[in-house]
Amino acid sequence: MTRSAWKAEPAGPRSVALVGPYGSGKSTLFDALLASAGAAPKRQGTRSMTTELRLGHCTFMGEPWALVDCPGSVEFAYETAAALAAVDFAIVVCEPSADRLANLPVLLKTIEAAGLPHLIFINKIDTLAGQVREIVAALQPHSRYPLVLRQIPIREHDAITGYVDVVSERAYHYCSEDSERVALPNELRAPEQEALAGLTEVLADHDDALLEKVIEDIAPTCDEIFATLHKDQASGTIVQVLFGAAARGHGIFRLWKALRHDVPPAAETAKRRGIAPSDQPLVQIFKTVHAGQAAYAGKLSYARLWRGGLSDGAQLDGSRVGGLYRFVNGEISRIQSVGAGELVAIGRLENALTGAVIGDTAALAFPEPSAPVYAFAIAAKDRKDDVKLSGALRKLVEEDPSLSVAHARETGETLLCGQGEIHLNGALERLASVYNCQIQVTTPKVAYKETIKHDVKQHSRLKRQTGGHGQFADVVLEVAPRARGEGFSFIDKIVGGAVPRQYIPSVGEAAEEAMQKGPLGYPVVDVEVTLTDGSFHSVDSSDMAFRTATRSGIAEALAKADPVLLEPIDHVTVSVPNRFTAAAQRLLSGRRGQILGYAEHEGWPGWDDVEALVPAAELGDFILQLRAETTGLGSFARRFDHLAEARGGKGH
Ligand SMILES: Nc1nc2c(ncn2[C@@H]2O[C@H](COP(=O)(O)OP(=O)(O)OP(=O)(O)O)[C@@H](O)[C@H]2O)c(=O)[nH]1
Ligand SMILES: [Mg+2]
Repeated sequence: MTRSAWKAEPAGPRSVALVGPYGSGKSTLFDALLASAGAAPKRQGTRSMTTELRLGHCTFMGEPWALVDCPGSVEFAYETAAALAAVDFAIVVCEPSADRLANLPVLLKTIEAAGLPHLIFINKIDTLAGQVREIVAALQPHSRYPLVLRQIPIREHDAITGYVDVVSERAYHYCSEDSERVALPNELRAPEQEALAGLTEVLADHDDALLEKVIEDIAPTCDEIFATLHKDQASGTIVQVLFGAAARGHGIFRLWKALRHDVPPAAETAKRRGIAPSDQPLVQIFKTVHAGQAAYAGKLSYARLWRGGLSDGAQLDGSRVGGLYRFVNGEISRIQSVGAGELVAIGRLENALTGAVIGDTAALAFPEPSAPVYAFAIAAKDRKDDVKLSGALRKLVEEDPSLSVAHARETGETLLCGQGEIHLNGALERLASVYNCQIQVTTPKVAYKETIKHDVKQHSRLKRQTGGHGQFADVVLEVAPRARGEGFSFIDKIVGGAVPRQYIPSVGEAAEEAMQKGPLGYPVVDVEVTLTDGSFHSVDSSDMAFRTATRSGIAEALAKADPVLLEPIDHVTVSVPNRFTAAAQRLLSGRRGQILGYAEHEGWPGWDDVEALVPAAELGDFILQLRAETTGLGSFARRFDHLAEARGGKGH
């Protein structure tokens, strides 16, 4: 049987992102796909955890491709989300073990929400312990669309030595050149027929002509199945499952063929994203790199050219294109022009940020980085480097919007905020190696406050006689607690000019200033100060004298008024798959949290949101424990809720 020629013309440029749980072999597969297309990197580096997306260009069977290798760790999820917003298709790479799906369910939800066609590649098939269809069954509940297994394994002595392609009914043996065709083993005829019937049934759900044949028990032709499969896969209503072993180069050619057939043309993706056709170039930046490439210095913007063509030196909304680049054989290579649908790196677009759309006023959806869940307090080791550090931080955040820098007004600290320990350590490492900034890192301080429990009446008198002109002020102040959240207030109850009018505002200001640091060392809140009486001297009294008298009076009064520490309590929403809901509640309670309740996470069946009030002091490293206890899936959001009297716990 032969395939019909629905792709007679070579297709234009198409792009594919490799996504999936950490360590599932995406980078290995990326390299294997490029190698299979004759575009292997010239220099093979050692492979470690991927922390930012990588772009690779190649040609397979005369058609141009861009592949994007994405990080698997949730701490770098923004890179993955950005890549998914730029490509035509996704390969979801996973391991042949139901225990190692990690964030795969979340990824599938993201991909489905974006309407991005995708397939699943079960990698490391050489390590499969059970049955491939058991893996597919474990994956199915996480996919909105039916998963269809395209291949069944050939086993010899417990090892998988090849596969049968279910549609073409051809058998292949893995070999050093990927695979070679062999005769279909007799014992696999029955399982193959069963798999084909299953696949046909799924396809028939979307295709009336096929359904009719299934009902009438007529076997559809191979071409009919291919055509329906292609249509459903390209529209994303079914998800093919293939398998192989990237590290051994097994199943790579088969995967390439699936991509060649089933990845929609770039123009279709543009249409799906609502981009009006025109010759006017429309570019969207999906990654920004500063000085990142060994062979390139300066700013590089990775972009998808949604439509139109682009030449080096052209004007793009007032910015000049300062170089166009592809990544071939692992190296950056300059080109003169690119066509619609390509992924390309553009040099020197100084004003363009990640996510920016250039060439049209229409906004084009782009992922927002998740709110930070972890932070370091940072400072330049040498004060001289402060300016250098702030410039470097600006570039770092431009490169990675899931990183942010905040100035904590209350503690005076500069906070580097991000998605976890590895994420932030990576940023520090980059500050040191790329920007030559030596950083001192500390745990962020908690913004404690204090208040008082009792009223105190305080008489404060300043009387100095040094030579001629002296200083005199005399005030009677009442200091009293206010309800939580009411803040500071000053009341003037002077009658009969005991303190002259012109000095009273100064008394109020000085009282407020005195609240900046209380007897416990923290800002004082929710206190009322009343000026009830006083006296003055017609020559020696001054603004300054009244301020000084007030400040020392307040300091004394606060110390006597039973000061107490207040700690910030945050409102926390923890999101977890519901099998971890009880664990999340336990973790929160263990951190002095008061559980408010839980409910299903909106739009995410099987996930819960647990809400609680938790002291901020307990949240610094909460994400580390939450991820450890939820196989990396749990996340949380927090916002300040209120101040509460500290009763034991950390930090005091
Ligand atoms: N047995 C086996 N191991 C593989 C295969 N493919 C990759 N590996 C191994 O799996 C480990 C992780 O591979 P990577 O390619 O770095 O995985 P990744 O998905 O890119 O990892 P992150 O980028 O950190 O998410 C490495 O030790 C690889 O050698 C395979 O087909 N079979
Ligand atoms: Mg990787």
